[in-house]
Order: sequence, then C-alpha cells, then structure tokens
Amino acid sequence: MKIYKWLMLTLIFFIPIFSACGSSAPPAEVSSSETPTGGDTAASNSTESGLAKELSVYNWADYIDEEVLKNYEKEYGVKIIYDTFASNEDLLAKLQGGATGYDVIFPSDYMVAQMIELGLLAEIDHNNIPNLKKNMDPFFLDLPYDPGNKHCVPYQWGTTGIAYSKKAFGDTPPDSWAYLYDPELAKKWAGAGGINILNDQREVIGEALKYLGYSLNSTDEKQLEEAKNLVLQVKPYIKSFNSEDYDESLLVPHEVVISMAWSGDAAQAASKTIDEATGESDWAYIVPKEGAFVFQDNVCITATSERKATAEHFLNYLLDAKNGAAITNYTYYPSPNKAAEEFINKDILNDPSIYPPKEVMSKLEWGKPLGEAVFIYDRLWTEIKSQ
Ligand code: N2P
Repeated sequence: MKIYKWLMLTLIFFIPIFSACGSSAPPAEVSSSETPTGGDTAASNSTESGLAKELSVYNWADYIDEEVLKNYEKEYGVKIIYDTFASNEDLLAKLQGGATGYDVIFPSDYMVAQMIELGLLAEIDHNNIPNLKKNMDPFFLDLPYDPGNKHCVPYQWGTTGIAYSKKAFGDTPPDSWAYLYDPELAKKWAGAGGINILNDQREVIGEALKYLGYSLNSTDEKQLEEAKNLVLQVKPYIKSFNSEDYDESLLVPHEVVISMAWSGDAAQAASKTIDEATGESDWAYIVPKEGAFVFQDNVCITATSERKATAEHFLNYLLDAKNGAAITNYTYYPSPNKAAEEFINKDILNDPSIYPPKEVMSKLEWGKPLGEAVFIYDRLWTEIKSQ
C-alpha cells in the first residue's frame, strides 16, 4: 500500500502544473495548543476559551461527516453555521457578491490561486495549525497554487468520471465521454433510464474539451465554442444538472442510469446500492479513456473573517488524524492526512475507484486558473444553461 501510494502521489505531483512541488522548507515544528493564540476574545461574541461563539463554514454539498461538526461544537462550545455550495464558481460568486459572513471555505486548487489573486483569502498562522506539519503527507503541501500553504490547508482530493448502473450497462462500462457527449449515445441512455451531469461549468465544458481531444484548461475561443456546441447538442437528453445531492436522490433510487460524477460521490452511491445477497453494488465508476479532472480541495479562511483565530483552531481540528479519517470514511474521498490512514476503512484504501491506479492517474489533468478566459467560460455556461 505504502509503495503504491508513493508511486501514485509521485505521479500526481510531477505533472507540469505542480512542478514547483517541494521547493520550500515546511514550517518549523510547533507545539499543539487547545485554544487559539491571541484568540477571538476581542470580538464581543466569544466563549471563555477565547474562541468565538460562532463560526460560519461554507463547504461543498455532502463533503463532511456532520458528526465531526457536532463534536467540535460540543467540545469547544462554538456553534457552526454550516452552508453548502455546488461549484467553485458558485462559491466565488457568493464572495464577490459581497457575502462577508463566511469564515471557512473549501475551494479547489485552481480556485485557490484565483482567490489569492483577488485578495479573498486570509493568510494563516501555522503556529495555530500544528496538525498541518504533524499529520499531513508532505506530497500535498507547498503546491504551486498556494506556495508554502500561506492561505490554505489540504482537505481531500478526487477525480471526475462517469458513475453508471451495472444493471443497465452490463458488461460494457461507459468508458468514454461519448456516452454523455455523443448525441446518439446520449439519446439512447436518456431513453434507457436518464442522464445527470454535474452542475459545474469547469466540469461540463472541461470534460467536453477532453472528449474533443483538447486540454480541459483550454482558453482557445474556437475550441471552447466547439465544446459548448457539443453540450448544446446533447442538452435535450440531459435529465438534470445536479452536483449536490445527485448521489442521494438520483443514483440511489435509480432516477438515472448514468451520471458525470466525482469519485467519492460515486463511491458513496455504490456503498448504498450493495445487494445483500451478492455483496455487489449496482453503481460503479469509471474514468473515461479520454481523461478527466483530478482535483485537490482545500480549507481556507476568508479575508473578511473576523474570527480568524477560531477558524484556524477549526482547521487544526479538521486535520486531526481521527477527524480526517472520519471524514474520508463518510465521504469516500481520499485524504491527504497521512496520520489518518490507520483509521480509514481498508475497503476504502483498497478501492481503485477512490485511489486510482497509476494508469488512470496518468490520464488526469489538474485544473488551472483561466485568466481572462474565465469570462468566456461564464458566457458559454450561461448560453448552455439558458438554451
Ligand atoms: C462532494 C463534492 C466534491 C468536491 N459532494 C469536488 N471538488
């Protein structure tokens, strides 16, 4: 397992976007403390321990074990105000729209870079987050989108692919994006049970680009128009654009037979469709042969947070080994927390749809910030959704 994981991680981080990996020294060892240094006592709403009375946390849908939140509230007397979003772009729009109440947010790699540039993230004090150095696998630290982890700590990572019902597909798994983007195939599977795709512009346009043989980070307007036209051609066959509760409400009760999906959500759905007699699950997951996104999500503090010490205390809590394992055991996404590994269920650690083998890893591509082309994506997405 260890060698396998090392190989896999080497493969992930030695692709070009992360080529600066490991260029600076990790932060010095610090002692652990239960209460935040400085604390949020200046804020009128604070507990005796110096922590704020409330903390506002904004995460992806279905991306934490809520017991972990409840335990934090119980242990430290901090009430968590919890809310969820569907995509990085929705998160960004919320912050740019002037929402100032959020303290802790969970952007993916490319969005961290974009948010740092826009001044939306606070710098974090590693002295208040000792679990970062203590528990995290160094392969996931100091990456080019946030050098030195000045703003964020790693949370979980995963891949994008296709979730499908084995009953519907039998011995022929949908191993290509053609099943979602080719009008003939899409028509067939719309008729045979229904198709869901993620409600996420980078994913829907990016995987269409991949299907066309382009980079999912393309900023070429002609390629992007081509991708949009592809999506518009299959749009009549798409039952839903859902990236929030699709694993619950769509995959489990068989509302659809095929869905663009994030790996952990697909694995969660698979775990819920196990036939007791055979031990086999109905849902399975495949990364299409053309390749797809691989992502690392992060936990960061907003620049506008007035409860930064409490937010750092909460980040440190999430990076605790047992909490990291509880989160992965619930979400089915791989954890960058090395110390958590011994507490993660073995069937998760050994599941290749969750920890992809290296031949799959080599087909994946990390998302990059798009610069000015972000406006083209926004326009194309509006056209896709409104037509
Ligand atoms: C979990 C969402 C996964 C995050 N439902 C994708 N970056």
